[in-house]
Amino acid sequence: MMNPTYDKWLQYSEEVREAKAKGQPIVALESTIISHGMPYPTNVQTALEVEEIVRSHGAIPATIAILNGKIKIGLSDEDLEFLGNTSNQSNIWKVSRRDLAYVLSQGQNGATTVAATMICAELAGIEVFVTGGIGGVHRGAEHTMDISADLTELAQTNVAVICAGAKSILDIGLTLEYLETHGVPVIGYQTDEFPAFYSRSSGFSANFALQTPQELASFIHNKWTLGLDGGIVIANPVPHDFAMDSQIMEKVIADALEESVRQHIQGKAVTPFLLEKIKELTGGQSLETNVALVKNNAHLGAKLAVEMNRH
Ligand code: PSU
Ligand code: MN
Repeated sequence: MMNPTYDKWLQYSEEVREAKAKGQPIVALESTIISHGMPYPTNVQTALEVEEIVRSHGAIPATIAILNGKIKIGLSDEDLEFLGNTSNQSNIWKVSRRDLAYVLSQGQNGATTVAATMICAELAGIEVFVTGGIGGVHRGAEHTMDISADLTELAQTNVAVICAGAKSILDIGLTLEYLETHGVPVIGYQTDEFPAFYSRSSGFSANFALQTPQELASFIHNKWTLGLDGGIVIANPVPHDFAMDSQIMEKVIADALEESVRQHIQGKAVTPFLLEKIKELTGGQSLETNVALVKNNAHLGAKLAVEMNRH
């Protein structure tokens, strides 16, 4: 059953509506990565391929965005093109928890971050969400207070988030401390280490290592049936063939950060700026890695959604 309370805002695609009616596994996907995280046309191409990967495992993809003041759960190919095409970018808000009510009440368009996608997924009754990387505590946060709303969302919203860890544009140690304070479990999928997005190692441990989608589903089921509300971070390292050298990335990231300070980049512009800068500095290699890790996460997310359906 769809929750009638939210019908005013939620608009399901035909595919997702049917999947809900039949009780099929569904995987939520975010849209900030499309509008503000990757360049056109790689962004749209990747979004389409990720949806296909989810389908190939017997789950249904629900890419989430705000279009004309409605929360769309499941997007058409035209919607994806609209969100990805750079000529529309000035019309597309980057929507986190803070921005959601504004963009809805103004009838505008928005790409949802991890935080906002979690909110919308929970409203739509979707438990599994695949992304690339989560936001976190930025380096220098002791001065800037730049801490992503993704973290406070993970503290309260019941959605499992599959990512490739956190980029070292963030302070990974502080990000993990913040998650610990808020009781958010950080699972390493088939690894003891918390991965650093572009590379498989960060020098920090995950809280727990789990080996199979079955183990993940059982963990999540236990957490939520115990009444332990909040999200779960499932950190799935980038495939070996696409992993970048962490030493080289350290230098690239330091340069990108320096540039962001020089240009006084602030607030929600910080993450998109750094992603673009890193792409430039790596001659596009970071983008290739970004695409590969998102697809890798889609495989795992679909398998997890199928497994969650058995509980
Ligand atoms: N990391 C990426 N690509 C992205 C993002 C993070 O590698 O596109 C996006 C996600 O949508 C994430 C958001 O939720 O950036 C975090 O933004 P902020 O740091 O402003 O909270
Ligand atoms: Mn921020």
